[in-house]
Amino acid sequence: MKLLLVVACALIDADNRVLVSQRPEGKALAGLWEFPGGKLEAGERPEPALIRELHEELGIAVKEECLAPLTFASYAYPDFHLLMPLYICRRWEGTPASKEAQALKWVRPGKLRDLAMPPADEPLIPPLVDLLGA
Ligand code: 9L3
Ligand code: MG
Repeated sequence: MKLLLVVACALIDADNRVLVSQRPEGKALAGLWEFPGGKLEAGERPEPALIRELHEELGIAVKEECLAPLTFASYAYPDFHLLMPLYICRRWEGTPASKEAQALKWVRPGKLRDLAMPPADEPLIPPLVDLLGA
């Protein structure tokens, strides 16, 4: 089965809230709330891929030293297996803004389980609650 490597990030603000992004209409899993991120390009390392995705999707600049790996998700879709490390980031330049017509919101970690998220993202919630509190 095809293996798809995707990187995702929990951006954490000064109140310990986390940014989630709603997948736009027309994309797979439209309407679900996810941690921002995306696929690695050929030959790309995970951290530069995540920095590129965060810039493309949110218009922010993140330094590699500000990304810390927290955990990773593994989920088997019918046609591919998704492997997705989750990084955390507390420092960036700029203000996250919607660059791809996606809705954004900041939520308390304990409220993440109330959102409809892709199945790969759901197991990432408990480690975030452990780290940040509810
Ligand atoms: N995906 C799941 N959760 C996430 C992200 C960023 C991505 N937090 C899944 C959705 C797609 C695949 O990874 O099946 C590729 O993502 P995209 O390139 O369509 O954003
Ligand atoms: Mg994406």
